[in-house]
Amino acid sequence: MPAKLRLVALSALLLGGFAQAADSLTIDVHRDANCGCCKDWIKHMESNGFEVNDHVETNMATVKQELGVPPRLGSCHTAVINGQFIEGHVPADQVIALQARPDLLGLAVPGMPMGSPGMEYGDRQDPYQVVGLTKKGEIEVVAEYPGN
Ligand SMILES: [Cu+2]
Repeated sequence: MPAKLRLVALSALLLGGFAQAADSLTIDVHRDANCGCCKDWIKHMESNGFEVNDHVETNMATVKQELGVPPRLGSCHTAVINGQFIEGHVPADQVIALQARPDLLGLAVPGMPMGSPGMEYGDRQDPYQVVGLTKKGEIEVVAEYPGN
């Protein structure tokens, strides 16, 4: 390869790498217009350094289906980051940790447990799990809250 071409290829590679790093904290959130706890979860993500692209949807069931969220893992909003889904009130640090797990299709906090981010009602705290969906369709517990 001529030196000049090689340089172009190298800078394309570097730029690609930088773009990816900058993208990693940008998250797309799909939610229903009337969902209040979804907006509170968006605030939680933003206060943890995420840039949120907010998408108001008319049919969340279709969105979840298209994004590959199994109905048994369903919650309110569905987010996507780097091709992986985030279903429901998943804590921001788990979304960051997911970036080291490309083997998972996504993460979910099924239902809407009290005390999860965006679901704060006074001191109420339901125990809940953050689960990952493997490419084989298996569910793996990745974290439990409240932590010890
Ligand atoms: Cu919710």
